[in-house]
Amino acid sequence: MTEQQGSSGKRGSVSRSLMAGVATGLGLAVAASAVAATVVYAAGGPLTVKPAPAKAAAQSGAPTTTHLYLTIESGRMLGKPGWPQYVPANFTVPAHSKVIVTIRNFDGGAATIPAPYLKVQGTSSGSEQVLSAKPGAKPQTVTQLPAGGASHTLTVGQLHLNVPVPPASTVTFSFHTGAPGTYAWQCFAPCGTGKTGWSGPMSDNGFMRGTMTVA
Ligand SMILES: [Cu+2]
Repeated sequence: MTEQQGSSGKRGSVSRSLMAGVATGLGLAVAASAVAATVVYAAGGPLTVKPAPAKAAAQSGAPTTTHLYLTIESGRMLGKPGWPQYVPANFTVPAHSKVIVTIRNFDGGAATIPAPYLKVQGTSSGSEQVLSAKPGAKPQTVTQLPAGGASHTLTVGQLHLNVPVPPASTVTFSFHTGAPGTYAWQCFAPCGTGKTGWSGPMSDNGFMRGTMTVA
């Protein structure tokens, strides 16, 4: 996953400082992935995660699992204060598959989130794993974040999937995809611009909202 950070020197330096703490949590997730997936990362474009070749899955007899990596970058990191962004914001995952999602949040700010969105919903285990970027932090499995404890959410309303993300942390969870389709996702933390925080990146596609394509 480090190669994803290589495109930006600024981003890379921040990620390296987080990597030490992040490694433990990711190790668990990667170990759970029976078959490696291919991540195609086009600069500036949508991310496509392809499942491992069917042959490999058949040989090992293990179910196909795909790993999707997302980052949340603060507006300041991107040179656009007030405009945090999911990178990528538009992505594709395979249908009828288990998808492990890792969200690395480089935004250290918290937002006041409507209570229902503090609850983890729709993940395989009903929980998420949180690893704080603080030195020495250990991964924790949680089903809910405390008030004021979230910075962003990844919410796919149509799939009843809601994952709150604490400030400066890595969140890992898995979910099962169904039939192919196009699903809008949105962050429900008022992390944007304007008096209410619901403008700017919250209303413009490609920042705190986007499309998950199941194909
Ligand atoms: Cu947000």
